[in-house]
Amino acid sequence: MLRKTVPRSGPSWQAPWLPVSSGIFCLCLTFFLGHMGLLQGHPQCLDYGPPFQPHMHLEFCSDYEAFGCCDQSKDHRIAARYWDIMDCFDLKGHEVCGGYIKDILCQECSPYAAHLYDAENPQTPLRNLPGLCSDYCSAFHSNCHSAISLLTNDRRLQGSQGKDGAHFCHLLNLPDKDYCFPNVLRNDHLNHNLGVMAKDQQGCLQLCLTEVANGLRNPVSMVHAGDGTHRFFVAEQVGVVWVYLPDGSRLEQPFLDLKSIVLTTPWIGDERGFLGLAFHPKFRCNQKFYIYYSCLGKKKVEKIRISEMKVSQADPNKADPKSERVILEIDEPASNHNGGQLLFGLDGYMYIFTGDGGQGGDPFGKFGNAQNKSSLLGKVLRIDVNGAGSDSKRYRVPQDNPFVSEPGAHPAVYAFGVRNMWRCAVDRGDPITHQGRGRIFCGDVGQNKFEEIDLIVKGGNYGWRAKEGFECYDKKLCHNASLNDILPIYAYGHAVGKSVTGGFVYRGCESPNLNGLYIFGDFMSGRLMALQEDKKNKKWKKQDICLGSTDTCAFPGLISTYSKFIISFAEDEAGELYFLATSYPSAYAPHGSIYKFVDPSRRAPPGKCKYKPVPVKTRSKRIQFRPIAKTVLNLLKEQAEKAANAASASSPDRVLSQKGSSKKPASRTPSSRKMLRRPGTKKKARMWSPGPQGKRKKGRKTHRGRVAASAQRRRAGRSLP
Ligand SMILES: [Ca+2]
Ligand SMILES: [Ca+2]
Repeated sequence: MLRKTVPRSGPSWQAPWLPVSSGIFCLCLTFFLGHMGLLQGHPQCLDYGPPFQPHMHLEFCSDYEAFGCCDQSKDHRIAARYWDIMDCFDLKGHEVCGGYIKDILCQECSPYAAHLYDAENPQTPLRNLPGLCSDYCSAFHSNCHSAISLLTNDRRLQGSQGKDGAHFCHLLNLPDKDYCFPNVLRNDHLNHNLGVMAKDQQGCLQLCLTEVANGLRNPVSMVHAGDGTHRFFVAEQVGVVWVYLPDGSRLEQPFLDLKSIVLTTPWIGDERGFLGLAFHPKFRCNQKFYIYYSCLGKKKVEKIRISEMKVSQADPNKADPKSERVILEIDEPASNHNGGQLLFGLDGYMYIFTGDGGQGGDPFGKFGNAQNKSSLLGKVLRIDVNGAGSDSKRYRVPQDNPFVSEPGAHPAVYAFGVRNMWRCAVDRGDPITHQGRGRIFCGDVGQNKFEEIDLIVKGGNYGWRAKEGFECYDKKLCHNASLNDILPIYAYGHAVGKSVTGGFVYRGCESPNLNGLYIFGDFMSGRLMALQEDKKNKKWKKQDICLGSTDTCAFPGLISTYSKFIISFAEDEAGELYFLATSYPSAYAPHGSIYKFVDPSRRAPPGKCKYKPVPVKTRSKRIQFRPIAKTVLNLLKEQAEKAANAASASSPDRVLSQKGSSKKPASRTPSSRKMLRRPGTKKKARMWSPGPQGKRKKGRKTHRGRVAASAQRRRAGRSLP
């Protein structure tokens, strides 16, 4: 009849948040956090993940159906346990004690479950009953003390069964009265905004990150192949593309290495290099992908080249180096503003985002390149890569391109008036309503004053160089009645940032609060921002995104710091959102990392976001991921250890007890490797990998001379892109 009460362990509780089933692990975390007094104000489940909205109706613990820590199967288990216990009661017992027993058992479903079962003091046994407020506890004890031995196998609690309630209730007391049951339900502060994204006092959205990759040289793009393998392909500006597997490891051999053709330099802010990568929408069938890079043509003319390539028949994780088919080349009149985005729209056509050519103020020709529809610079181009044109072109122009019949206009132009769109993305649409599906969002980098986010429409004139953001840049062109331009959905001034990096609309599964938020950033200031559409007036409202609260991000594997220079955003095959950043933005510097966004306020219900990657044969060695960023929990642990050491140093009397309390859990903490697993990882840990540095050594050597020389030549960094 007596069952083991296991509120904090057991494989059935195994959430992705805690890949290792470990009561000790929990104990240690609780100790460190409890020690720091940081557990408060932080909804958290017993598996240390954020609470969630159950996928299905909870029949038993229905108080926690809207938001909490139980899914339907957990609810069923609790109900079964309840009925087992109630078997021991007669009718009157049912009447008097049924409610108490249900309440107590259901606390595992509370969004504050981690606090209710708190084990702050490692000297005492783990709580296996929730913290009860004294009035409630006394009432329970006086009416139903015979139930105690049925609810717990804790000897001390069982021992207090027959005694007066004071001892029992003392054992179940929580230091913070707001958090005991049932006060925790009544506290407005704890219950309003439950499950809603946390904000700081300035209204800044509180998100956290996991580190996914590091050691990359200016990672400019991360894309997936849409083939069900859930691999992601990360391109470095120098021209090397790496394959990452769903277990977090990286293949030692690159997917593609075009270092010898790609034109770039180590100058900070050099905008030339390997800039874009996109897989064919039918990649699964045709193995084709597309690349966008800077190179030198005849007579050393700088140009951008867009090519098609195929994957090697011998190895699905390698490009066939002989397969390159050049689709388009455009001469670049200056080294900056080279665009670089490639993507496929829902229409199956390839969209190419070029820059205005460079220098400042779009000086080329009568009125610049961007407003000149005969030039391919400063444009969004749309082409059909699935056929050759009639005029020896390596692509076909879709018949419904907007300017096909306009004399003098290049037929590939889809939209114009673009300065240097840096990162564009297609919205997958709301997972249920599909609202927003197919929209293309871009960040267009500004000249002197404004950075903007645009929604790309067919035939649209995005204003440059007549306008920068909402304001006139070239007054004469700006006041031309035929300008008919499309304004940005959002623009910000240079006090906020000086080079926008376009992002993605979040449509993933793991962080449901983020659905519909367009998340982007600024390369120069390192700011992360989000836009949300007001569906009534179609206006976009900006919210800042903040990281860095150790309180909010105190979950296993989460970090709250990142490298400042935000180069690009990315979406994995499942729709989760990432960004690519570096601490030193030189194309040769191996200081780039990839981070994944995590909402600490609410996760998806367990089991909802599972997917099974299509297995892919690998020939190359797998290099395990080794994180370099410190997790929030590790930082807290260090602080706690410091505080404990300081305390033992200052108080000789306490040395013994401190030793007992601080060292014991520390020595029992699982290796930091285990702790550092990111929440999204289903099974295998992401472990140490030298990152691409290992391969890089050789390349760096050969480049060293060039690097030093060019660095000297051009110390002055330019603001990029
Ligand atoms: Ca250029
Ligand atoms: Ca514009």
